[in-house]
Amino acid sequence: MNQILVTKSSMPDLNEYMEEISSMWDTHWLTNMGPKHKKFQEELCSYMGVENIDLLTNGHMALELTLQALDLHGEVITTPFTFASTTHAIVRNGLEPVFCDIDPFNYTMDTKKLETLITDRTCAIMPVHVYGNICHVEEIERIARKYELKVIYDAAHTFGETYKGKGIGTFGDASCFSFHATKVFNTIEGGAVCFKDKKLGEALYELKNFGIHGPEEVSAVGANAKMNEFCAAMGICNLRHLDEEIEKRKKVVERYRAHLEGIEGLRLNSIDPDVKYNYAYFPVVFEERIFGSTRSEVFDALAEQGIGARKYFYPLTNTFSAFHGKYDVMKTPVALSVSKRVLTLPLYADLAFEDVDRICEIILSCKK
Ligand code: T4K
Repeated sequence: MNQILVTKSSMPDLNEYMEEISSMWDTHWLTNMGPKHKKFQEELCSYMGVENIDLLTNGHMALELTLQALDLHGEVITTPFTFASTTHAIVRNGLEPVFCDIDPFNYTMDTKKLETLITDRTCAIMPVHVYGNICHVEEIERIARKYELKVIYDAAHTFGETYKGKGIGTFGDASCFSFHATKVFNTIEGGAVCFKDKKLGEALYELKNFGIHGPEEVSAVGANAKMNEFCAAMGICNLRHLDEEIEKRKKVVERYRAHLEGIEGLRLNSIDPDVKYNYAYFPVVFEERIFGSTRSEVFDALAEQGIGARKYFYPLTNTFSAFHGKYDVMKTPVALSVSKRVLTLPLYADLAFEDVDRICEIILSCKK
C-alpha cells in the first residue's frame, strides 16, 4: 500500500547540500555562530523583509527565550488551539497562560474576547498564526498599545508569508518561527526570532549562549540554543527553492479545493485576500450532522488506506494532563469544538495529484 503521511520534508539536491557544507572540512567551524549562520541570517533578513533576526535550535526555544529575554512577569494571554510548544514556553518561564477563545473562521485569537481577559497582571499577548492563517494583527496591536502589553507572535507556521505586502516577521514586538523538518521551510531542526528592539535581540543572543556576555562575564541564566552550521547550510539551500516549493503546494491545495469546496458538511480554511500564503496546512472541519460521519471516522477510513491525516490541534493545550485540570476548557468553547472536528490532510510540495484525488475520494465516500 502506498503510504502517505501528513507531510514530507523538503530537501535540496544532495550535491547542492554537499557543496554548501564542503568548506566546513577546511575550517572545522561547526557551530557557535560561524560563517554559515551569518550568511543564512543575512539571506533571511532580505527574504523576509525584516531588519533584525536571530537563529536558534528550534521554534520552541525561539518562543521560550523570547519570553525570558523580555523579562516578563504575570499573565500571558494566548490560545489553546496550538501545538504544545506555545503554552509550554509560557509555563516554563514561570508565567501564567490565560486562554482566549479562537475565531471560528480562521482559528486565530478571537480579538472580540481578548480585551475582557486583560487584568492588572497581564504582561503580554502570545497569539498564534495557526495553519499559516494570520491573526487579527491590527486589532491585537491596538489593544496591546492601549494596555501597554508586549506582543510575541507564535509564527511557527507562517514562514514566507506576507500580510498587506509586509513580511509577517515585522508584526508585534517579536515573531517566532519554526524551521522544523515538518515545516514549509526547514533547517532540519531550527527556529528564528524577528524582533523590533535591538536590546531584545542582544538579550536573546546572550540567552541562546548560556547567558555569556563577554569572555569573563555571564550575566544571565541562559540556555544552549544556537543553530549549528549544518542546519544553517540546510537553510541556505532550502531557501533557494522555497518559492518554487510554495508554488507546488499551492497547486496541491487548489486540487484539494476543487474536490472538496462546496461539499455540505465540510468547512475549508477561509482565505484572506490580504495574505500571501505559504500553504502550510490543509485543515478541514467536519460538521457531523450534515456530513454524516465524524472526523474520527474519516481519520480511520483514511488510515485504513495508509493515509496519515492528523488531528492538529487536538487535544487543546488547556486540557493537557500536565496541567492537572488547572484550566477550564469551557472558557474556550469554539476552540474545543474545532479541535474535536478538524483534520489536517496530507500536504507537501511533491504530493501527486492522483494521491490528492484518492484522498478526496475516500473522504467523500464517508459522506452519508
Ligand atoms: N508553535 C507551533 C504552533 C508549532 O506547530 C510548533 C511545532 C512549535 C511552536 C515548535 O516548533 P519546533 O520547536 O518544533 O521547531 C510536529 C513537529 O515536530 C512540530 O515541529 C510541529 N510544530 C508540529 C505541528 O508537528 P509531530 O509530533 O506531529 O511530528 P511527527 O514526527 O509525527 O511528523 C509528522 C510527519 O512529518 C510524519 O508523519 C512524516 C513527516 N516527517 C517527520 C519528520 C520528523 C518528515 O517527513 N521528516 C521528518 O524528519 O510534531
